[in-house]
Amino acid sequence: MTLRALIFDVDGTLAETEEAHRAAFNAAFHQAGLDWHWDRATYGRLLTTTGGKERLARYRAEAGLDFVDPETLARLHKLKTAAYTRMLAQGALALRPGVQALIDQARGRGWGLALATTTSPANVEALCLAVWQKRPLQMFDAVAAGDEVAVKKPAPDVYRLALERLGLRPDQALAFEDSRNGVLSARAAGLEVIVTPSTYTMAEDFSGAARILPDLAGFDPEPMAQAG
Ligand code: XBP
Ligand code: MG
Repeated sequence: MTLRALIFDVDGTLAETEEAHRAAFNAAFHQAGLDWHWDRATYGRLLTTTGGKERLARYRAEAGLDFVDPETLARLHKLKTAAYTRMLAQGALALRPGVQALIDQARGRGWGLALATTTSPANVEALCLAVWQKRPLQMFDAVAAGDEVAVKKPAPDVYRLALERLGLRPDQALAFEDSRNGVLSARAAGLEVIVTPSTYTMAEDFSGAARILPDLAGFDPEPMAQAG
């Protein structure tokens, strides 16, 4: 591996954001006058479906709510994204341990930095503004997010798009993920993956990951950069 860039997943990897996403979904349901409520157990189950719109569609099918039309789901997701971005703008969002040090190390070594995420671009913007007071492309060299790809994780599309925007081959980058879907996506795109499981993904199967760590505190990718 000739390491030239680090590619980070967002939700669960940069920060523990899924409880905020869950609260935003429930706020959207309330705003729309629906009696839907996603508790932790329900959300944890639905989280194996990546993408908020796709997650809503799965819930509709599983809850027998087929009378809810796609336009309503799209409107609910817009309400949810507005609620989520408002939450991030108000609250203090903390990066997970070791993430900032790794970003600083990459910059110091002249490596590229990118994001490859299923979440909506507006949410990436809100997170970067909340954490760094900067826009995504002021912090990262490339961002691949949400509906920019036709098929979301575990498909490789979003990592392939991030690599394309970095102008790098898969063996020149290292991916950081928190979920099985993320590992499958990065591996299918040919990348080595470091996993730091998050609250909702602790029990998932991370087969294929190069390392599984509690967090990124003290993690140094340099030895992987030197490996054959
Ligand atoms: C996590 C996801 C997203 C978020 C919700 O993305 O799967 O769907 O849960 O965000 P990742 P949206 O771990 O790849 O960052 O509602 O905008 O999809
Ligand atoms: Mg994630």
